[in-house]
Amino acid sequence: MGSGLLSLRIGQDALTATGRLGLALYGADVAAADGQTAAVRMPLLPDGGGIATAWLGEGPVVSGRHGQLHYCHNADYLFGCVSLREQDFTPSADTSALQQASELIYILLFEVLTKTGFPCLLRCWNYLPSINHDDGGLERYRQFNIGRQDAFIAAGQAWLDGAPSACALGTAEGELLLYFLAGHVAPVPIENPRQTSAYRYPQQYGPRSPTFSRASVLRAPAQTVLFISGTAAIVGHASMHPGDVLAQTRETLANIEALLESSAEALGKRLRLPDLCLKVFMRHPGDLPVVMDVLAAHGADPARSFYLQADVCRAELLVEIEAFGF
Ligand code: 3EB
Repeated sequence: MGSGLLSLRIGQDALTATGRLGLALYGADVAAADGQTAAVRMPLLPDGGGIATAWLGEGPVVSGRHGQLHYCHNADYLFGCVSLREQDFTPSADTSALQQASELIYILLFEVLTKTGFPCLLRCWNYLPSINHDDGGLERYRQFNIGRQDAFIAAGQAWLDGAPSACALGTAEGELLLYFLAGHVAPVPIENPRQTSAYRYPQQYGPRSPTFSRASVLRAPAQTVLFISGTAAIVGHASMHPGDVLAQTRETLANIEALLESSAEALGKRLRLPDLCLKVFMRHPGDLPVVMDVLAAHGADPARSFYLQADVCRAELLVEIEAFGF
């Protein structure tokens, strides 16, 4: 165990590549042909359409289902995907439908990790509609954080040091969606010296902290993989440069540079921005030229990057970037 290669394929051949563990489609109108495909409904910039990303492994795969969660694994890695309709939950005096759905989605995830014997969560991708909307006195991202943290605690999972790398982005509409990767080898969690760890954010950002690490390094015998979580213009725990997308993009890249530095030891090499696959989210599509200019100036590889319109989890943040390095 732990010897198969994990890789990411972006673009048309993601749809036909062999050894596929899971597929995520991004675009305003994408639809999932089966339960094992995550359809993330966010406009692709600049021209619309959609883009496919596939996580690939080696060797025979086994797929299965646990309630609404679909999964597929080879000997080394498991990909899981689940979406839930908030309308199927009944809010109570102290829990919103979204909080309940968020808790259940992570309960299902941890049950699958136990059932399949892949105990180590590597990376989580969270998508929720209207993430900044305040319904019933608490912003929806903060409701999500309560449900997610409750599920981590109930499962006896680390939600401080050792929490997985993650992102959480807002879609215009649709279901609560989670897809994730798990394995047999615990990744090395990486924090950013420029930022307060998200699991130690003070209460002003919500009653419960988010449960993610700034990055994580997977050290398998055959390869190392760097997962950089969704990264924004946060320094300490404060959002920087409100209203200034240029400065926010530069600050975000400074945070990514800091993560490349702090991950170098675990990774055994110092990756640079041009080495990374980037997924870039911006709140306003009109900011695309500015964001692309900053990325080009820093040497980001356009062949391995794509841009989406999405809401970022604090209303004042205009841009967020996540990355993978191999
Ligand atoms: C931040 O740094 C920006 O809730 O899983 C980034 C990555 C963010 C992951 C999550 C949120 C999450 O706080 C937001």
